[in-house]
Amino acid sequence: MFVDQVKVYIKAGDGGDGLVAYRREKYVPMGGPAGGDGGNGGDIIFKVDEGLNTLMDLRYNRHYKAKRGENGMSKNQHGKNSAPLVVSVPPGTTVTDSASGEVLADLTQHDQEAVIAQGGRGGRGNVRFATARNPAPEIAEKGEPGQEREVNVELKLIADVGLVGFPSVGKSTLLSVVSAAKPKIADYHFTTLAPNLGVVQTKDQRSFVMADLPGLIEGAHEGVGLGHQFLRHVDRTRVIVHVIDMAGTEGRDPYDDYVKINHELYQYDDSLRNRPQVIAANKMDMPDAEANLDAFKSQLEEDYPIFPISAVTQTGLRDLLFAVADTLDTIPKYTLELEDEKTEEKVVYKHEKKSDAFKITRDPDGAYVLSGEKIEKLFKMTDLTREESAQRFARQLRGMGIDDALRKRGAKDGDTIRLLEFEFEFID
Ligand SMILES: Nc1nc2c(ncn2[C@@H]2O[C@H](COP(=O)(O)OP(=O)(O)OP(=O)(O)O)[C@@H](O)[C@H]2O)c(=O)[nH]1
Ligand SMILES: [Mg+2]
Repeated sequence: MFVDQVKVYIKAGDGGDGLVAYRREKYVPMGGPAGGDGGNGGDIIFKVDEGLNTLMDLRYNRHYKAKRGENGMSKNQHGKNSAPLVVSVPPGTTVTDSASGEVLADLTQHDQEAVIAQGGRGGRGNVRFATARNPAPEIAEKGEPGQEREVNVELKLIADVGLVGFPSVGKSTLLSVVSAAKPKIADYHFTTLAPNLGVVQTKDQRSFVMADLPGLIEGAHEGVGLGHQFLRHVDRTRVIVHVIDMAGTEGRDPYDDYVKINHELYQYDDSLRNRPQVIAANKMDMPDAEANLDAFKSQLEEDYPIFPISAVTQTGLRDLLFAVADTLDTIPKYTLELEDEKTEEKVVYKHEKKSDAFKITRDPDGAYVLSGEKIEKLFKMTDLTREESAQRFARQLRGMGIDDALRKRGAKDGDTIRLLEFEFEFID
């Protein structure tokens, strides 16, 4: 089965905790601070492996967690950073944050990589908090939590050539006779439910990847039929091979078919007008095909090359494939559509928008509730069991303007303040 869309949960490693420790030396009863920093947690990296062509591996493993950093150690030794967790994906993979819809990466070339979730920074050990006034502080940070998110991983086929046409015109049959692919073939509509890929080799040893796409019908661009979700694959093919049932075996007019399919393509994406097209006039082994082809040629306005073929009797294929390979030789490897996308490099990785540092709400019992990414992170990195750490945390809250904001909201001495699972009293 061809897999092209998977949702996975990823969690980068948390940073290791910083340590509170002191030097112990002969004749020095209480030495200076010696607690090292925690190591950084592992990132989660998506990396292109051009040997892959499906997202099958991700389907079987929906959870990815990178290791946390090592805790800081005594004698001011840093904990080890954790290695990133590398997830291999095929070229043509895009990664989107499920919650925000933001595109995190668009990976197209071999070995290209992008950090999809950032590991947490290691917490600082007490060495780093020493000052002239406080030479032996009892403060260490806990590790920063690693980023976690759910992402949509989507594979757009990077096929050089896409076979496009009405159902049952012989797209799968054609792919099956020009490549080693074994798509299902039958005389009912929508036999092909997912794209099939095949590597085609021409008689003069050129090769390209051909995709057999599900049949399109009128209204496909608005979601009618099955073709719609695969129209986007057409977007990334460099050449369109438009397959037409020239025998009109189902009673439709071949030229009419041609016009309707192109209309669907251009409604979906107008720039497809500029995509090179080669017409494969199929089923030429049938009685009326010759006459229909003459009529078709006289109506055709565009100067796309036409190749009369029969997929079933395997005639005319050599010239068709030569023409496709010749056309491919004239266009760069990655599609035009890709080139005029926003970036020169194909990786997009934006850091999240800065959210508000904190928010104050009220619980039904009257307590003030603090929330927000920054304040919660600060909280998680604070070891509240240590008096000095707790005092530092209180100073940080003040520095962020939280005390003032609480006062403005009406908080009085002794009121309850809640932050995640923690409660404390407001002291004015
Ligand atoms: N006579 C004749 N029949 C053909 C030819 N090519 C395909 N067919 C027949 O047409 C029918 C449909 O072929 P498929 O290859 O499954 O068509 P498709 O375009 O992939 O159809 P969907 O996957 O449903 O969109 C089958 O019964 C084929 O045997 C041909 O060149 N000549
Ligand atoms: Mg098919």
